[in-house]
Amino acid sequence: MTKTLQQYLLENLKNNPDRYDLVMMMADIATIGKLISARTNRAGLTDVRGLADSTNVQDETQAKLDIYTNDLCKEYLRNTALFAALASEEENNIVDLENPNAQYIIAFDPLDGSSNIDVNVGVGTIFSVHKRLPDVDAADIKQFLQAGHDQVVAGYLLYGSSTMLVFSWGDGVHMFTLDVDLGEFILSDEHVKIPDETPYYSFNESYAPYISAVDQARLGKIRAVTGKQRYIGSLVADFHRNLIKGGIYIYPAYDASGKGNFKPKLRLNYEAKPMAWLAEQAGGAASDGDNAILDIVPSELHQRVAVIIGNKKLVKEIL
Ligand code: FDP
Repeated sequence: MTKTLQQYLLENLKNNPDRYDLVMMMADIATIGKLISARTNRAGLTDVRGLADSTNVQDETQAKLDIYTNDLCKEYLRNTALFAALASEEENNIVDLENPNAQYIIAFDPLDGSSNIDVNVGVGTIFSVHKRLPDVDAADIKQFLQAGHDQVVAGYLLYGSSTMLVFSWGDGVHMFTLDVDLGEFILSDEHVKIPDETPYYSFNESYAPYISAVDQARLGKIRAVTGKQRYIGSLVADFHRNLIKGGIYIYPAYDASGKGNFKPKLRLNYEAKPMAWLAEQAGGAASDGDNAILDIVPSELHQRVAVIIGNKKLVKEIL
């Protein structure tokens, strides 16, 4: 029988009264998803495609929709009063939301894969929620230097052929699909597990010559075990595909200059940590090549990290 997100959350609340804040926050995140989905679906009709005249803290050119979605998330999350502070891939610094009684902090990537917007390929919003550390200022960087294991909720919204909300609050991974006619997210799947079979790998093959010898060896093994490459170039879409179809995603450190100064691209707080949480909750694994992603204690807000994520057996095997 059809179950809406609202029914799912209220049912959950009945069985876990201590989840009140988390239930409210999931309802708010779902609303953010509906707002962004409405805008991305109309990207070709409104003047929101293309690049803005700005760069973010990582020196990456921002798309107009990066700015729109970041502002929307910021204002909406401020108004929910559930979050003391936020960190965003598109913000230089932590934003104090001036909610002194709030118990949580949130890190997010408002529009992951935004370079794909102009060509109508799936993009996403990724979020990671931690408990606010007591006795530390809301906007103190320590709030955002917590290891992934300490997340209380993490997930993503995928704006693809349909809009999906995928999240975990520590009891498995649950998926909801937006019914645009009803304006409601409907439960599609509970306790999703990454398949045992791994037919696919996701890697930007154009970087193959520029990764370390160790990663070349890992890649060779991945290619041999999986066989088929599928790379969308949008982390949320690639991860989601592997979660459903079975596979592994790898984004190693690389150096296109050939000088061996290998650097990773994906962000620990906004991308790797939440995806690693989902992977583990779905029976998978995530590593930076040396450590489980969830064990890494960030040392910087916008820290980047190499990522190997997906089927647990294969991740273990190639390490
Ligand atoms: P984007 O730059 O379009 O925002 O980390 C961001 C990300 O996209 C991921 O979503 C995507 O998987 C990756 O970068 C793609 O990077 P490459 O183009 O280097 O493969």
